[in-house]
Parts: sequence; C-alpha cells; structure tokens
Amino acid sequence: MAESTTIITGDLVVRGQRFGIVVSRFNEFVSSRLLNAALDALQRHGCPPGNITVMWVPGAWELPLVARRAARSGKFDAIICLGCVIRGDTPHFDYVAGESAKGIAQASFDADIPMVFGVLTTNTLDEAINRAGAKAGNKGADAALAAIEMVNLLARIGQEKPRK
Ligand code: INI
Repeated sequence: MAESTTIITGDLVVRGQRFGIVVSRFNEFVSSRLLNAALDALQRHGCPPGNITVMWVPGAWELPLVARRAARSGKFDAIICLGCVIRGDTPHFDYVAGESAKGIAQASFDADIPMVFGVLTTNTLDEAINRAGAKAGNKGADAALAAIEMVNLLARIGQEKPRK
C-alpha cells in the first residue's frame, strides 16, 4: 500500500507556552496599538497574562539585541517583535528597517526559537495607522497568531505518528 503524505501544521491554541514581546517606543502612538492587539490575541487564544512578558526598547534598531537576549534566557517559547518605521526624507528609514529585519531573522536562527516580525515599515503615518487597528486590520494581532502557530508547529516536528 502506498504511504500517505505526512502534513504537519501548528494550530492556534496556547498550551502553557510563554511569550516575550519586544516593542519599540519610537512611533509609540502606533506601536502601543500593535502591543494591545498582540496581548489581546494571545489571551483570546489561551495564554494567561502571567505567561507574557513585555520589554520596551527605544526604537526598531534595538529590537534584535533584546529579542536575542530574551530568547537566550530560556524563559520564552517565542518572541514577538513589534515596532513601526515610517519613511522620512532621509535614508535613515532604510538603515533602521533593514537592519531591524535582518537582525531579528539572525537572532531567531541564533537562538533557535521563533521570532516574529511585527514591525510596520510604511511610507506614511496614515499607512501605519491603517495597519495598527484601522482599515487594514492590526499587524500586532497577526504577529501574535504567527508566534502561536510557530511554537505549535515546531513542537510537532518529530512527533508525528509512526507509519503502520
Ligand atoms: N526607530 C523606529 O522604531 N522607527 C522609526 O521610524 C525611526 N526613525 O525614523 O528614525 C527609528 N529610529 C530610531 C532607531 O530605531 C534607534 O532607536 C536610534 O537610532 C538609537 O539607536
């Protein structure tokens, strides 16, 4: 008989896992809305408030180091990075957004736990507000769901039922 394909997915149920949220104070009007939505999503999916730790950093540039340090503490199953970088008239945007994204990816590989990228990179404040609870949903909630899915997916790899 032909063997069937093994499919592994992560569901959206929190089962005692602990989440770290690193959030940047720069553009705090936006990032605080991302944070509130992430907290709400985690709790709606079964995470008690006591299993969540929020760490504030000055700006998106500082997210990777704190995310990495938090991951290496061994206290978290996933790290959610939240922030908002808005394009201005200088090339600063490209450096901050690019290095933040690269640094978070690197930190996730280094620490071998999921780190999700909930950093808005937009042309205008309006675009950012639309993605932080207005017209285009809330990327903070999306980031929290991605973190839950990833911890559950990773837990299931290697746990699949043996073939008969
Ligand atoms: N940090 C942000 O999070 N968003 C921005 O839009 C931003 N801009 O435009 O400058 C920004 N800069 C600060 C940066 O992240 C660092 O905190 C700062 O350079 C100190 O290291």
